[in-house]
Amino acid sequence: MPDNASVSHVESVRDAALAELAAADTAEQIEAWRIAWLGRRGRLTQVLRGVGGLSPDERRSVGSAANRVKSLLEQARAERQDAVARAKSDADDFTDAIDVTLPGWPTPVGGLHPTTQMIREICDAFGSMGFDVVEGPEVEWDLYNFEMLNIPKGHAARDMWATLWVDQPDEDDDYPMLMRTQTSPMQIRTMQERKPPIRVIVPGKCYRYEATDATHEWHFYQVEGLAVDRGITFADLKGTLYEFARRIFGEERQVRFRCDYFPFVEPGVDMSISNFKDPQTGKRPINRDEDWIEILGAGMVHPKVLEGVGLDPQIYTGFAFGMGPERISMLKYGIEDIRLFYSNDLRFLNQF
Ligand code: FA5
Repeated sequence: MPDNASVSHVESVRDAALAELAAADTAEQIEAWRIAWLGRRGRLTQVLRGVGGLSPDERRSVGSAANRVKSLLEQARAERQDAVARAKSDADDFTDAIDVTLPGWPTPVGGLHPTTQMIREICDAFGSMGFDVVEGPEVEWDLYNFEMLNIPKGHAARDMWATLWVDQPDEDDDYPMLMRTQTSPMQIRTMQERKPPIRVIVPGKCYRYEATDATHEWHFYQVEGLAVDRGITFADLKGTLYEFARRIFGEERQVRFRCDYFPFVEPGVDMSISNFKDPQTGKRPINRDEDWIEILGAGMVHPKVLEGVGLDPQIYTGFAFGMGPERISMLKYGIEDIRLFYSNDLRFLNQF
């Protein structure tokens, strides 16, 4: 029996063919492999052709072995073809996805909101005058927002702050919850937690149940200030606020104090910044027919408020103020409508 007509020869043909197929990496190489092993003059085809000349026993064993190897090689070829095609398509996707000749996409870089920038500027100004920054809750108890600020239930001054209630206030509910209408409740929380000398500022969000207009939002920020110690006078309040206005607006802008009423201070004032027409251009910083724009309320902490937190008003005095950072930005940058701040219009926001 010629050697190439044995079962072991068929097996060695199979092993050699499979090894060569594994090394074929392209469709062309696989086709060349098919011709070399399974084509008309292919090596396995030669073996199958030789089967006819064998003895009946050998024909059966070698013939069936060669046919098994033929179907095995055909299946192996199909699988290899699939694998090579898949690898090529993945590689094509990858090269299609990355066109290295295109310019890159600019990564959009966010910026700080104008209110955040102003709050930071205000905090820096007071920080350099020795004030600490503290923060408190936006959902507040009536106790802190009104009661301990000398505004008991039924007090007419409650109408100064149109309130968004979280709980419906009723007879049995001693201290209902609300969205704080001002940052002043933090005066109480701070005096309960710290002992004089106290010097803090409190930036934070406030809410009011109000119709909006060019200078009023229903949600806005305030920065509260509180200083309590022995011997603090109204002159300290004025000096601190003048210095603050000078740092934010520069020397040339004028500041006006007027008497005002807030139940938790005595005396109380409000402070406005000049909005005069420029004699040369005829323009105002904010295009409103007003010479002064109010930015804050302030005053000397009321003795009743000090007593409420256990401080003796014969020993300690203090001043407090609450300002609107949006109004300050409006005056500084000539923004005419406060509603621009929270309408999320990038044409406005990108200018800061
Ligand atoms: C108060 O809220 C007092 N808590 C301020 C205060 C603190 C007085 C400490 C005395 C001592 P008023 O409601 O005036 O006061 O608000 C203070 C500032 O917040 C205003 O001057 C204004 O700058 C800003 N503000 C008030 N209401 C609005 C509003 N609806 N939209 C935008 N800013 C506002």
